[in-house]
Amino acid sequence: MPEETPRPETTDASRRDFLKGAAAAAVAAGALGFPAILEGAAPHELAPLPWPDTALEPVISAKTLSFHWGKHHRGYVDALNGLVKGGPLEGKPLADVVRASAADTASRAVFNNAAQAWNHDFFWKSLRPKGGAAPSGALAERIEASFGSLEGLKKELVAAGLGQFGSGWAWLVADGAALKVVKTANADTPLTTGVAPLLVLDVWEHAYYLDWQNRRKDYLTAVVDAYLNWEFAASNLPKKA
Ligand code: MN3
Repeated sequence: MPEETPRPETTDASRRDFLKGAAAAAVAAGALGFPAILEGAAPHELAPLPWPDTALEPVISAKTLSFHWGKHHRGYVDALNGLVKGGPLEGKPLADVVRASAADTASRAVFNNAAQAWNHDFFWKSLRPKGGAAPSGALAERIEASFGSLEGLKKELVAAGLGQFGSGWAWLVADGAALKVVKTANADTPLTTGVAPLLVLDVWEHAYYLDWQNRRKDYLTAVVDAYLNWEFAASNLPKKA
């Protein structure tokens, strides 16, 4: 076998032509007054992870991510698309689906899958490879005011994650001017409670069991120590508190 197999020149070009054709067909359909299927009712999509799947090793392995993102998260997105198809929530932004279904006990399956899809999107963004910047500016000031120090906040996050019996989430939220640590069970999310989520930790067993088995505290401590994305937290701070 030659060392380098040249890529067939036609592959990318034909894909481009196909995409151009599909886009043209969509425009044509719109112009003809067909329902804008490609716009209005676009299914929810599984966003790619914001870093390579080995970026958080050894704390969160590529193997864990292959299941957690590739199977669990994808499963919530796929289930949600099936559940909302043809109904009034089809094509609505994910956060709107979470809020709309939260109040309606008949929509529990929609809420569970929508909230899990939203929570996981938020979780991946809450993480970043080791070595990033510590909290600064307004976020650092508010952490100090609410928890005494960054160490104080980290301790509360670990305690909340450890204290969540069974499956759930541990969150840093902004409640007015104050920052708080809260925990939620199963798919529940502070998105529906009027506070602003800043960061989240997944404490479902599927988040850590392959890497840490039953040692939830060690998983939480390792993540909280060095893998939290404080820039993402700062970007979620409400402008006026
Ligand atoms: Mn999870």
